[in-house]
Amino acid sequence: MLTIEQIPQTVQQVVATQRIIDMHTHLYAPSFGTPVSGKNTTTDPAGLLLWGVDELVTYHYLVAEVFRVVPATKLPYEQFWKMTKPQQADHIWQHLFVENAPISEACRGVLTTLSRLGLDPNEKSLNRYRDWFANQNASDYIDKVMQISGVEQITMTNPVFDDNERQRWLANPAIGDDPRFKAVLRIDPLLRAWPVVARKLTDWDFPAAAEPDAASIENAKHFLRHWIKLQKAIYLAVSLPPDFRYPTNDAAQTILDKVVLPVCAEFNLPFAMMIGSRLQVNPLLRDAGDMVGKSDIASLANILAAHPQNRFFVTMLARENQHELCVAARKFGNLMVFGCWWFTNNPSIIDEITRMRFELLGTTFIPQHSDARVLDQLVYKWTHSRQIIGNVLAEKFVDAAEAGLNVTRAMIEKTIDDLFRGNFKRFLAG
Ligand code: RAT
Ligand code: ZN
Repeated sequence: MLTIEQIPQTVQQVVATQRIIDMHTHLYAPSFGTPVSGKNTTTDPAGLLLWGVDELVTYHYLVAEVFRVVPATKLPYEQFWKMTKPQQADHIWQHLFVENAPISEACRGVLTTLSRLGLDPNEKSLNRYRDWFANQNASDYIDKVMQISGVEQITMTNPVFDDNERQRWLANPAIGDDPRFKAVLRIDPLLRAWPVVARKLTDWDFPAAAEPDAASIENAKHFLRHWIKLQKAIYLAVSLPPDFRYPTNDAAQTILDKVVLPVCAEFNLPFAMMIGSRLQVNPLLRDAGDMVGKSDIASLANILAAHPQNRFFVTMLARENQHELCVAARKFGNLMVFGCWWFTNNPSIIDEITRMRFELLGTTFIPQHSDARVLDQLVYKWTHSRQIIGNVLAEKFVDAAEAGLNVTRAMIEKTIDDLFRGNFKRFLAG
């Protein structure tokens, strides 16, 4: 049994070395290719595994931030997008890191990453870092980043309607075989743009009509089965807008009820819903142009109640939805709440959400995923999240000890393993 004084240090020690399954990233195995500068991406689509300092510094979270310092009235969006990636990175470094204090969470992330890789993050130019990264080999570097961040398994996001990625799977299904990476079949257009998808499915020999009739439903199910097998997907996923409602009696509901959820049940796979992203409120910012909005949890509850045979991973983007989401998880055992997504992946909000989840759900949730788009980001996303989750958990163990609980190291170890790995593995297994 630990004394109250020993608890915080024990929790921090265990959290610091805990192995992690990262359940949602946008990272890829090296078999998906890496971008090569100077190549014509119209004729030769860019590789998908992003890593290195130029990618780190041009992360879309930082693109949004640099346009606050150098607004589009001074540097038009088109001009920024015409620059090469290293030129964009130099521009961002100069304005966000050299001329201003880099204290936003996305800026701090770059500092933490460089420091933990053994580099001094105070350079005035990016050239030293570029030299260092040029000496790394992609596959060995993945091992190194996984080792530093303590991540033992990376979950990819594999959008089946993205032509670049789709072609790679079709050309060589073995690209999914790297044991460090697992695939997730991402299907947004299926629920967000059915008529367009129906035309694509028809082109790909799964005939479907603009109004989903019985034949379209069967063919769409075949399409999903085909891709689940090809990718060896471990779950299916979608991101939905704040105004998503259920029931609605539209094509999206038909596809959800009659295609997606039955196929998930057939393969015993959970369905992940990430709700609250209002896409492209400023399309000139490209990937950085999406916004958050409040979503409707009554609709989520309707889905959970209507489909007790399915399991759902759910995360929401609006801070205002977090409490209601926790309460929904108390009502429905087929809901696993996960992660502090995107605009909620900031220390103050992670702290608040994690505290709320422990208080309402005990240890039955998945506190975080990285959402890393650039391999190196695993280092900072997990360094920062481990710290906050560890602090909150230490407080909760101290509170329980003060209420009379005999807290042991084994109890702390089991709890932390559940949070960072076990809850995910068990929910996947069903
Ligand atoms: O966090 C992000 O990078 C977002 O742009 C999205 O990719 C989001 O995480 C998603 O998966 O839709
Ligand atoms: Zn994501």
